[in-house]
Amino acid sequence: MNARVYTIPGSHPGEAVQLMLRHKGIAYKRTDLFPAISRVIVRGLGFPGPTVPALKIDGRRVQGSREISRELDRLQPEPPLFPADSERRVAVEDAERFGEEELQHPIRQIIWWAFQQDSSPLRSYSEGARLGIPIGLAVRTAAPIIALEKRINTATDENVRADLAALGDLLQRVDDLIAAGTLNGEKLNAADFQIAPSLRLAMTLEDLRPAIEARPAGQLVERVQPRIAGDFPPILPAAWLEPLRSAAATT
Ligand SMILES: N[C@@H](CCC(=O)N[C@@H](CS)C(=O)NCC(=O)O)C(=O)O
Repeated sequence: MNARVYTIPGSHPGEAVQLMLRHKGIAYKRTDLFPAISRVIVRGLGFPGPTVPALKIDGRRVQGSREISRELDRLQPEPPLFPADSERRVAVEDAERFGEEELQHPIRQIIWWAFQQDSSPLRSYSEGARLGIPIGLAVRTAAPIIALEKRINTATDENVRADLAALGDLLQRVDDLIAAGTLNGEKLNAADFQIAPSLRLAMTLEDLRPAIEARPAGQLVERVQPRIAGDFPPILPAAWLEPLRSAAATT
């Protein structure tokens, strides 16, 4: 198969799609795009929407991590991304939807908010990226892109504070899905590959790592995606982290 993934360095759904391709044993090439500029390029490549991940596979264009998981199972059924049993399949589809619709975006908002405060950690997130220009130059010229991403993702103080207040519940939902056997079971599935990269990206923030690594959700990440590029030293206001820390203390 001839496969190419279009992504942005650090993109969690971009990582999800690459985990799925590796699970299937499908060799692929990767094109790293600049955030924001990616929107124009992806459309220019003939994809219907502006976001990554986008996949060209054997001449077909598929966009969106959930669309891609289904298309991969259609093109190459083994090993599957969704269980054959219909009840279990519905549970995995629901968990995958939760990962994409509820978990992805708050993490995106938190990280772009953090870059707005301090862009110097960008270099660590760009490790291994092939952007076509030296990483140092990309990092030095990132300010307008960060400002644009803050706008695109509405990564405002108010939203990020609310995201952090809600994060404890989202982590609990992941733990519950693990306890129910929907996630982190004997065979990994599309929902594992969807959810682990969001949590892994959150764990690149030193502020958030302790609240995740010690719980079942952290074990899922350790198994599915032991490492990604990026490290963000403490940046989030202590008052915003308080709900997460009190939730962790009571579990
Ligand atoms: N929910 C979509 C991801 C859509 C999305 O927001 N992708 C981001 C990267 S994580 C993007 O393309 N952003 C465009 C930009 O950063 O300008 C999926 O799972 O495929």
